[in-house]
Amino acid sequence: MYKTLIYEKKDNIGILTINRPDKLNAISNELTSELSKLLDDIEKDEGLRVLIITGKGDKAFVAGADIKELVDRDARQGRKVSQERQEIFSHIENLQIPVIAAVNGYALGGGLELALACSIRICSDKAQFGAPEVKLGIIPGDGGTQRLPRLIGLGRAMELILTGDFIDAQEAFRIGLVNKVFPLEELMEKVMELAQKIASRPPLAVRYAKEAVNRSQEGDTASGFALESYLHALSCTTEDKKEGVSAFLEKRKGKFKGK
Ligand code: CO8
Repeated sequence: MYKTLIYEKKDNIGILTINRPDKLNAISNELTSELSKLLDDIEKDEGLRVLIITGKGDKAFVAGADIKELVDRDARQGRKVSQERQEIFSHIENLQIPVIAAVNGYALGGGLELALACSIRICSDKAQFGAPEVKLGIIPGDGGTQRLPRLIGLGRAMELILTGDFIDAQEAFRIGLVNKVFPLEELMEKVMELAQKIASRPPLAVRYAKEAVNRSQEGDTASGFALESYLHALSCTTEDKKEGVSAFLEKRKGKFKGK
């Protein structure tokens, strides 16, 4: 039994729902450790053909890392948490079965990074995407600086990560961040159809194809992740991070000093 996740199976398709709707499904430490355990079980389930990941409610897929947990995060913790989450998201990316992100609403920060770790992204017309970390005085730490440019190109990724601006579903479709957009009410049905189609293909061919296609994206990912983690850790030490996080929690605009 999980507190922050719901996991169900429909025939040979797994549906993992991130379940903290009152916090817009933000990724807490508890959620991370539950996700890690669940992924280990999913990995062992030989009958499974496709995994779908979505968010509970109609507002958010995942609105990022839990900002409350950022308040006291220093460099040492920042590095540790970043490495743990990179590992979990890489586990998702490298699961033998394809993973489809059904992005029902906000996919921000760590939520965008979660969607990026999936094999395919399909979203609702209500979805919004963004990497707002910079507005909190930190940088992405769950693989986003490496995966986003690979998917949508360096310039577009740079703009999203440097501005922290959100984009809507149509823009996400236009730049190739998502494959398809559906009305929210139809999203799960359409994602299920895609999952069933893939599940009907020869499982080993699907598995090998996924591995080979993933391999095409590997440059020197390990050092990219290491760099991201160190820089994320460093961003946790700044005064601007303290101010950015407090400003969000106190519902005011942050004042940044570049320190
Ligand atoms: N963390 C914690 N709580 C959150 C988060 C979050 N990321 N997002 C929303 N919430 C909470 C709100 O605080 C609020 O709680 P409460 O009702 O107790 O006040 C509740 O969810 C509802 O949210 P809002 O009232 O803010 O809803 P709105 O519709 O007004 O706004 C937004 C929706 C625009 C999505 C807004 O909630 C928002 O901007 N959220 C934060 C988005 C964000 O900055 N995400 C990035 C977080 S940082 C991150 O992901 C870093 C990842 C890498 C670092 C980790 C490496 C280890």
